Amino acid sequence: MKAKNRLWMWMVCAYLCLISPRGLLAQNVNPPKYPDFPTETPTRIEPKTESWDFARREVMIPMRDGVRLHTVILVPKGATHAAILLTRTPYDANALTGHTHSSHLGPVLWGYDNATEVVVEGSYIRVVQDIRGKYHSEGDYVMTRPLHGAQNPTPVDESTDTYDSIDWLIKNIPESNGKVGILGISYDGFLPLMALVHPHPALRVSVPMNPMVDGWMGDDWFHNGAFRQQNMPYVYEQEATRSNEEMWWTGHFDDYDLYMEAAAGELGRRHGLEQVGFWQKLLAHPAYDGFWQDQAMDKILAAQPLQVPVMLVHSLWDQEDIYGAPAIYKALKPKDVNNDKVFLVMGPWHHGQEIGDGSRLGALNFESDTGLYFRRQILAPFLAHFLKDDAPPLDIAPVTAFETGSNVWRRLPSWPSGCDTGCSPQATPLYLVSGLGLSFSAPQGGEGEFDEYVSDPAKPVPFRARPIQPVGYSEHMSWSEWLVDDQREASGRPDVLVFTSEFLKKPIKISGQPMANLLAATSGTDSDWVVKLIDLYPDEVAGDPGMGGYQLMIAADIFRGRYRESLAAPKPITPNKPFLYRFALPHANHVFLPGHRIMVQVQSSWFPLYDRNPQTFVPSIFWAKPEEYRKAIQRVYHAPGQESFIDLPVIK
Ligand code: PG9
Repeated sequence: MKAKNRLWMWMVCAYLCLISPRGLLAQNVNPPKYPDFPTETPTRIEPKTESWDFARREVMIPMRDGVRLHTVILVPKGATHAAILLTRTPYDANALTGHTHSSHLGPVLWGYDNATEVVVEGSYIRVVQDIRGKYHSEGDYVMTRPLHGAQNPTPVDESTDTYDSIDWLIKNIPESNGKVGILGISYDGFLPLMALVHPHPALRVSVPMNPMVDGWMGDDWFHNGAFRQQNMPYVYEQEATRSNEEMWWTGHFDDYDLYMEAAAGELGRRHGLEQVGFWQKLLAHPAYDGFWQDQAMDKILAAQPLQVPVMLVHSLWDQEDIYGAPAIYKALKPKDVNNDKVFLVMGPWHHGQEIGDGSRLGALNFESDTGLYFRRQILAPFLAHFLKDDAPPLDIAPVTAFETGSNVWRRLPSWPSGCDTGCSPQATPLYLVSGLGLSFSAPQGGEGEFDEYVSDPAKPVPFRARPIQPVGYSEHMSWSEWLVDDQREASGRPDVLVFTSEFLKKPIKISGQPMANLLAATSGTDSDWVVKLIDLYPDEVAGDPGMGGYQLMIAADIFRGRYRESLAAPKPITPNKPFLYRFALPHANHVFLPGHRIMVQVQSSWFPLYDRNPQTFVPSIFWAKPEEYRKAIQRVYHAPGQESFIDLPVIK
C-alpha cells in the first residue's frame, strides 16, 4: 500500500474511533445521563437480634507476638457470673457456631464439637476460636504446632495462645465469672492438652475428648510405624489453603485402587503434596525419632506439674485416635495424689460419637443412648462442679467405663480395673495352638509347629469390604464404623490366619490392654504384622439375627517389623528366622459371653488404610519402588518353647 493511502486510512480510523459522536473521546467528554437507581444493599447490615436467646460477638484477640485470633463469643441472654466453655479449633469457628441460622443457641451449636445440651442447659458462655493460621485468624499454620523448643523456634505455641486468649476473655466478657473450661474432640482435643502446659490460673478444667497425642505410636499418622496413608487427603486439604478450599482429588471410586497406584511418597508427588510443609516432615520422619518423641503429649505432660482437673474421654472403637486418651491417663494419674484431678471416661463409640447418638455403632446395639448418658450424667455435673460459682458437689467416679458385651456402665476406682472395688486384671496368655485353635493352656507339641500363609503385596488384605470409601463424615460415609465391621470376609482369605477357641461356657471379662506376642518369621527382609482379637458371636442370635456369626474386633493393631528392635532405628529382618513381635493392642473393656468364641486373626496387610510393606527392606517405605514389592511366606509359630499368644487382661 502506498504511503499516501495509509495516512488516509489512519485519519478515517482516528475519526471513527476517537472523535466521532460515538468515539471514545466523545463519550468521555460527554457521558450519557442515566436515571438514578441506587443499590438495594446497605453498606453494612446490622442483624436485629433482640429476640434471640443469645448474643453473638466476633472479636480478634491479640496474642503476645501481635498475631490476632478470630474468636466467636456466644453469650446467653441475661447471663451474669457465667463460666466460659472454650474450644480452639483448626476447623472453622464460624462453622462450629453456625450450624443453622436460628434465634436459639441450641440449634446454632448442634453438631461437631459441641456438647450442646451441656452448653445450653448449663448457661455457659460458649467461645470458639480459630487457631493461628486457620480460617479467619492471622498468623502461620503448623500441623499440631509443637511447643516452643526443639521443634518450634518461635516463642508462641498452642499453650501460649491459649493462655493469652483466656487472659483476654476473662477481662473482656463482663458476663463471665472468671472461670474457664476448655474442651474439644480430636485436634480440638489435642488443644485442651496443650492448655495444661503453663496453664492460665483462670483455667479450671480441661476435657480432651479423643485427643491426638502421639502421631507415630497409635494416633492419626502412623501405628507402630505403619503409615496411615488414607490421611494424605487430610494433610493436603488442611495445609494447602488457610480455609481448606483446595480439595484432594482421586480418579477412583475405590480407594483400594487409588493406593495401589504407587507407594505413598510417589502418590503424594503425583498430587503435588510436597508443596505442603507437613508432608515434607512426614516424609523425613518415618521412624520414631526426636521429631515424634518431642511432640508426644503424654511425654510432655508427664514432665509437667498437674495443676488443672482433667476429664479424658476415650472411644473404645476410635478409628482415628485410639491411642491418645488412655496414654495421657497413664502419664497423669500417678501425679494425682489426692485422686481428685484426673478422670477417665471410656464409651462404646467411634471417634467423637460421645457428642451424638450413642445408641448404636454399625451393627451393634447398646440398648441405651450412651452418648446422652455421658453428656448428662458425667460431663455436665463435672463441668458444673469446677466452673459454677455454687460448685455443686462432685459424684463422678475416677473412671467411668462402658463394658461392651454386657452393655453396662461401670464406676471404677482406676484404670485398668474391672469392678468398683478395683479388681485388677491379670495378664493371662491365650495361646495360638495347632489346628488353628486358641487355648489358655500352652501348646503341647506333637502337631505342626507353625501355620503359614503367603502375603502378596500385589493383593493386600482390604481393611474393610470394597469398594473402600475415603476418610470422611458426610452422609452415606461409613468410615467412622470400620473398627466394628464384620471380619468374616477377611477370615475366609488364604492370607489371613484364623485361630478360634472352643465355645465359652462362662463369661470372660477383659479390662486393659491385650498384648500381642507373635513368634513369627518371614521369608522377606521386612514385614507387617496385624493382630486382631475378635468376639465371634454364636451362629444365630435370637432377637438380633444380623449378629449371627458376627466377627467383632475388640482390639486390633498393626506393627511394622523393621522396628522390632528399635522404634527409632529400623533394621532388616533376617529371613525365615522366628522372632518375637510384642506389641500392645488398644484398650478394651469387654465381656466375651457364654456361647461366644474368641478368635484371633493374623495377617500382613491392612490396606489401603495402612501403606503396603514391600516385604523387602528399603531405606524408606514412602519411596519403595514397584520391583521392591515381593511375596513372602509368613509363619506363625505355636510349639512348646516357641509360643505365640495374646496376654489378655482377664478379670478373675
Ligand atoms: N483425627 C483428626 C486429626 C487430629 C490431629 C491431627 C490430624 C487429624 C481430627 O479428627 O481432628
